[in-house]
Amino acid sequence: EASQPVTANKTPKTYADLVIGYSQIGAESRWRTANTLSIQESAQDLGVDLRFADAQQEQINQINAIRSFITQKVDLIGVSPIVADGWDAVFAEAKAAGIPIIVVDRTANVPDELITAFIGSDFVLEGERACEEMAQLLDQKGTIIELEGTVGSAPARDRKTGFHNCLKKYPEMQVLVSKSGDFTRAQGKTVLQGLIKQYGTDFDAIYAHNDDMALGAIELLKELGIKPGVEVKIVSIDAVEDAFKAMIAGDLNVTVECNPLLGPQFFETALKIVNGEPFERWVKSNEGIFRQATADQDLPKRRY
Ligand code: GZL
Repeated sequence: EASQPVTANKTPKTYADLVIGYSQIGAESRWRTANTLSIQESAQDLGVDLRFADAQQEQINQINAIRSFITQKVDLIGVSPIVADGWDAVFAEAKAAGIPIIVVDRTANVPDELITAFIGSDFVLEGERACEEMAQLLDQKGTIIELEGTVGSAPARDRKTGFHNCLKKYPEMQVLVSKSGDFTRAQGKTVLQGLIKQYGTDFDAIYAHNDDMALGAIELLKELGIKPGVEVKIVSIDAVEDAFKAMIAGDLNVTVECNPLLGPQFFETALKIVNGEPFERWVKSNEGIFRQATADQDLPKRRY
């Protein structure tokens, strides 16, 4: 547990006293929109004054939003960094202004002292889980096309690392080619189209770093008369609602959960930090794995 310097006999703030700046990446996927909802609904439920900025997928917009929060003298800043690099200067400005930063969902490559806490998943573990599921589906033998997330983002970097680390155990499974579809459905489809033009359709499986790209790939395979989930096995990550529908239809084989509902943990940690109380530096999401066999009974229980 870590804690901030205790503020001498100040009455602790309540949620209703909190003014929080939050820099969100954009709305590139169903995961992201569920994540945004969780942050906004939690703020509403708790009575927090949330200043929310949508960066429309541009890092510079996130940097400018953080600078604006510093000017507004908010109590704490939350940010989901679209890419891992390029944050040192602006995070140092927040620190110099005495405003703690909680990184949410994606991590940033900065010195530890610039980030007070991280709320989010273990993406390397998600990649390892995807690989183990793929090994089951392919009976440890076959060729795979990898659709990567946003270039330079922590989830794309770590989901690739986890998957490829695990692949070392399965010498007869190999990734033919990896290419970024930027976490979107549209680009998942377009990128796969280009790869099929280049390499043909003689591959056994697709590993997509998120469900949205997998759903774009499924659309294309169907247009080409190839049975997704049968002739080409597909494993993706997030476990959004449409992934369960695709598994029920037999188009997707497995989705590894990545929990976007981080609002409650974010604000709980923020209040502890502002009040100088002990808090966890990494609040790790608990996540499962969802397969075709149980998709129809799982779907009604899903919250995003
Ligand atoms: C993962 C998150 C990723 C999701 C994508 O925590 O950053 O970004 O997997 C989203 O769906 O676009």
